This record gives sequence, C-alpha cells and structure tokens, in this order.
Amino acid sequence: MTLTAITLLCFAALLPFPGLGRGGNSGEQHGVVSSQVSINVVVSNKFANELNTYPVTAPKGMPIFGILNQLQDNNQLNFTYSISKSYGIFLESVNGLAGSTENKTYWELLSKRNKKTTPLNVGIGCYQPEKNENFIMNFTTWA
Ligand code: B12
Ligand SMILES: *[C@@H]1O[C@H](CO)[C@@H](O)[C@H](O)[C@H]1NC(C)=O
Ligand SMILES: *[C@@H]1O[C@H](CO)[C@@H](O)[C@H](O)[C@H]1NC(C)=O
Ligand SMILES: *[C@@H]1O[C@H](CO)[C@@H](O)[C@H](O)[C@H]1NC(C)=O
Repeated sequence: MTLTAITLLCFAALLPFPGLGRGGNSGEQHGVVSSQVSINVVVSNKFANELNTYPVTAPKGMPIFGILNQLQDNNQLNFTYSISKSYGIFLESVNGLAGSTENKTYWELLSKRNKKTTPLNVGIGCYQPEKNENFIMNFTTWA
C-alpha cells in the first residue's frame, strides 16, 4: 500500500501527466518471485566524524525510501522527510540531525559503485538502488 503510493509519487514527479503513472508499474516483473538485492546504506558526517554503514537486503526495485523505513523499523537508524509537491520526498534528517536553510546544510544523496561516487539526480522516493551498491547520505553544505 505504502509502496504503491510512493511509486505514484515518484511517477507524479517524473511524468507531465500524473495520471499516466497509475496502475502502470512499468518495469516491474510480476508473477515471478522477485529477487533480493544486497546494498550498503552509508551515513556520513565529516563534521561530526561519523561514518556508519548499514548492510541491508531488499526486494529488487524497492526505492531507497522503503529501505530506510526497514532500517528505521528495525531501530537501526532514524530519519525524517518532507513532501515536495514537485519532486516528491525530501530527506530532512538522519539520526536526529537535520539540514537547515539557516546553516545551508542538507543531506546529500550519492551512489558509490565500483569505486565511483556520483550524486543522485532524484530523491529517496524515486531512487532504486542496484545490488552491491553503496547508497550514501552525506551531511554537507551548499554555497
Ligand atoms: C536549490 C535546490 C536545492 C537545495 C534546496 C534548499 C534551498 N533552500 O536552496 C538543496 C541543495 C538542499 C537541494 C538538494 C537536493 N536536490 Co535540489 N534543487 C535545487 C534547485 C536548483 C532549485 C529549487 C528551488 O529553490 N526552487 C524554487 C522554490 C520556490 O520552489 P520549491 O518547490 O519550494 O523548492 C524547493 C524544492 O525544490 C526542494 N528541493 C530541492 N531539491 C530537491 C530535491 C528533491 C528530490 C526534493 C523532493 C525536493 C527538493 O527545496 C526547495 C526549497 O525548499 C532545483 C532545480 C530547479 N531549478 O528547480 C534542484 C532540484 C529540485 N534538486 C534536485 C536534486 C536531485 C536534489 C538532491 C537529491 C541532490 C543530491 N544528490 O543530494 C538533493 C536532495 C537530497 C535530500 N536531502 O532529499 C533535482 C530533482 C530532480 C528530480 N526529478 O527529483 C533538481 C530538479 C535539480 C536537477 N535538475 O537535478 N536542492
Ligand atoms: C534518532 O537517532 C538519534 C541518534 O542516534 C537519537 O539521538 C534520537 O533520539 C533518535 N530519534 C528518534 C525519534 O528515535
Ligand atoms: C545551525 O547550526 C548550529 C550549530 O551547529 C545548531 O546549533 C543549530 O541548531 C542549527 N540550526 C538549525 C535551524 O538547525
Ligand atoms: C561529503 O561532505 C563533505 C563535507 O561537506 C565533503 O567534504 C565530501 O566531499 C562529501 N563527500 C562526497 C562523497 O561528496
């Protein structure tokens, strides 16, 4: 249920006509046992000298938002978010630390694969990690 809503939210952000996202579930395989992917969720905060890695497995195709909720439900980490009507889910805080306009700080989202680190070009509601990837939440500053 939740995931369906999230999927729609992601499509709503990506499609000019939100209605097209409904019921499509494009790219998903049904009727087969979906495979699991192993990934590492990494929380990085240079300012506080924090670097925590959380290994997780999740069904292939699950957005990072679902994976973060799994970790939160298991009391491993916590996070908060807000909803942007335009772009979906914005990650506000991780483990009690929030970004802020006042301090020009935010949680930057990055992906590390084969030693190559790249910033994500979508938010946590849309991003689907691949197996063996490091999904990084990096507390940083802008401007
Ligand atoms: C400024 C900006 C930011 C600032 C916003 C804070 C601030 N006060 O300035 C900061 C640096 C925090 C930011 C972060 C990110 N951003 Co940004 N950002 C923008 C930018 C350049 C302008 C937004 C704006 O001020 N609009 C004007 C105001 C009046 O409209 P608004 O709707 O109220 O704006 C708010 C939202 O846009 C929100 N916001 C900003 N970025 C993002 C990203 C996501 C996923 C969400 C849900 C909300 C969100 O913050 C704005 C201020 O409150 C836009 C591109 C653009 N030209 O629109 C990209 C843009 C929205 N960001 C984008 C992305 C990808 C990100 C990040 C995921 C990048 C990353 N790898 O970490 C992160 C978000 C991570 C997280 N914690 O969830 C993409 C979203 C694409 C998509 N389809 O989802 C855009 C479109 C740029 C692009 N073309 O790639 N961003
Ligand atoms: C989230 O985690 C931080 C750091 O581990 C902790 O201080 C805070 O109390 C937690 N918040 C919630 C709501 O569990
Ligand atoms: C800004 O940073 C200071 C110092 O780290 C912190 O005490 C304060 O709570 C931050 N402001 C916001 C709005 O988060
Ligand atoms: C994470 O943020 C720190 C502090 O701003 C920055 O020095 C570092 O380059 C960032 N890491 C990545 C992988 O971008």
